[in-house]
Amino acid sequence: MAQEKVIKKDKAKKVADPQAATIDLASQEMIQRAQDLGIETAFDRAVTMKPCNIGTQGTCCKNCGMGPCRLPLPKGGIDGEDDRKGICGDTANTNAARHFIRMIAGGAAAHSDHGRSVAEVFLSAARKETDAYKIKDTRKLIDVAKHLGIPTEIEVEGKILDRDVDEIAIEVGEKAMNEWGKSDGELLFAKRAPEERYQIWKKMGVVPRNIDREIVEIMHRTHIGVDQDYRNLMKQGTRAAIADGWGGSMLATELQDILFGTPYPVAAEANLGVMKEDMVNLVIHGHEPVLSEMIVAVSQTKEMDDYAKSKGAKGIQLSGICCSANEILQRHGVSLCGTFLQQELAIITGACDAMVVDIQCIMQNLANVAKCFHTKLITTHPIAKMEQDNVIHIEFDEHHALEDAKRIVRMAIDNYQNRSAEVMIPRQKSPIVAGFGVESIEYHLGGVFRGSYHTLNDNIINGRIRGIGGVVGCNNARTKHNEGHVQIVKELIKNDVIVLTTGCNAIACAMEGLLTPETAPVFCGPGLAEVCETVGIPPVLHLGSCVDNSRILLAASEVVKAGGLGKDISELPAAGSAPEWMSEKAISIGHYFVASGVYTVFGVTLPVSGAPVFQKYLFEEFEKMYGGMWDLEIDPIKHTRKMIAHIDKKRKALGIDKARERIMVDMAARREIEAA
Ligand code: BF8
Repeated sequence: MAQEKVIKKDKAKKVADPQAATIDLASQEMIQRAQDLGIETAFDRAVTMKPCNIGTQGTCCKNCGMGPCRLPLPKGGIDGEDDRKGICGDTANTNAARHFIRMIAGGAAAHSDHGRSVAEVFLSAARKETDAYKIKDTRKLIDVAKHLGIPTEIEVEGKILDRDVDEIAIEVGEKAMNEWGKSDGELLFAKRAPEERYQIWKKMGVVPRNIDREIVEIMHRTHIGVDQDYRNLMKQGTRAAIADGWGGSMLATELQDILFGTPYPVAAEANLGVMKEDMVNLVIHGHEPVLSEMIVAVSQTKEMDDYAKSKGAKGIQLSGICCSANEILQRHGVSLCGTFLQQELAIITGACDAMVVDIQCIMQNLANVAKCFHTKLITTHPIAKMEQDNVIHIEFDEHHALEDAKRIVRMAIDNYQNRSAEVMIPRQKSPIVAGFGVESIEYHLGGVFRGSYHTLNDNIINGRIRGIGGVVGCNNARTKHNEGHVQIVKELIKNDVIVLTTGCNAIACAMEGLLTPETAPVFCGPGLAEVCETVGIPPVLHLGSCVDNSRILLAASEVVKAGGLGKDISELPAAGSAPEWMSEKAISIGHYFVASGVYTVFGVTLPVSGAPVFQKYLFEEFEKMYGGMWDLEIDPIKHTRKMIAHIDKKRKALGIDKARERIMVDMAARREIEAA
């Protein structure tokens, strides 16, 4: 009997050690709770499922029925000529490059299809086909119209008059839609990059033609027997990545801002502790703000509040997971429930009355976890359904947006009384300030009267701010949740590097309490602390969701424009990082950072190590062509040191590496900077 017990115990499934799985106490508590209840989470699956060693190296081609052709690096490395070949004869370089650019295609497609959906809703709002959405930011509309080559003024009887806003909006919608599939010309926003950058793209032949075409062409080139030169494959990967960053993602951000409002700093809270036991908890998860905007609007109505109270709750508590969270945070101050890896944990609290999801980063296991509780799991997008039978599909349609949102909110309220399991909401939550962007950085660092990037540039030049770090990206269950994110960001700000953050890195920083101005004197070096305290901003600026990485590109372009720091993004003392990436979107983002001239370091892993020549091409040769290049560093401290070393290299090249006397720059000096 005793022996039988021992055998059973031995056979028990391995589970994650909560303390080893995450640095976040709230998540540790929920992982433990899940294990106590016998519910499996991604943290446990990461312990039991070993990653494929060959796939990790990026050298497994399964693009045809003769494969998968697996080309792992020999144990002792390559000695002499690398004669590894697949059945068609593809080299390890071709094999890895095909895989890498298919990842770019996947990421660019996800961002850009999101952008397309927004453009469709935008056009329908501009044409007044729906009452639910209205143009909110006409200033930005005019600005974007100019970048799309749309006239914003009109001459009437010799007088220049402003053009009708509704007319401009329709044209912006139509022109934007055209960016996905036009038959000639080039991506219009490519010219928003500094002139030098645009000329590099021109010279390299990578200015995108239209967004869809670049993605489709990747699928064609990586088909059996087409492109067999890793350099030529990467040329197309570069074109598609630019089409994402400066196209699909940028259009998504800009149109969302016009439609839903350009974000300005807002206060909120972050982590699972934002859920409330005595309120209806509706968790919004996914990426497109088209639906979540409506849910926010509906749940704030008196009608819904009264309805919630009629069911015994004190009201409705909205919170968000992943980038939908970032979208509704930056525009409405809705609190963050958690990162990608906390989605299952939100349900495990037993207090999640409904989780509504749209697209991207939604784990299918949510349905299995929801089954163990009363939680209604609602899918809403025609392209993202789940096979499990407890999932409810309410297809969202912008023409019935308010009714759909009402149905979802009511469903959450009705479910409040069905809570069965004991509710256990972790206490942890942190105050945050989010909602920064190109405009608000200008305003906060430039002041009310001379809103500009000059002050930021001055502070970079005088060394108070050593440089800029763009730290972004996912969580990855293969590495300790949030550890890399937090360590890298803390190390950067300690060294006076201001951090621009998006996506799940932003949520991780939020949970750690790094998104408040009060952080500055505690964690920053003296220079950055002084700047943050003077202007009242956090040292880590939350710029939004992953499509909002386009804000980082535009902010970098504004810094170049403001003068004194070179003529191109590649000259800036700046570096990019994705400490815990996992999605194809992150690869596309990483590559458009690189193609825009940014040194970009990824953590965890990069699927190129099986093809050393191809890896060298990305890590070294790219710098010669584009000024930006890839790198991989798993150790967070070494990762940060590499970023800072690059920043210092750029400071030296600009001649601003010597400590300068800290003087306020007067107008004459400013003119000099501008002329430089
Ligand atoms: O688009 S950071 S885990 S949520 S992919 Fe997903 Fe990665 Fe989070 Fe935002 Ni971006």
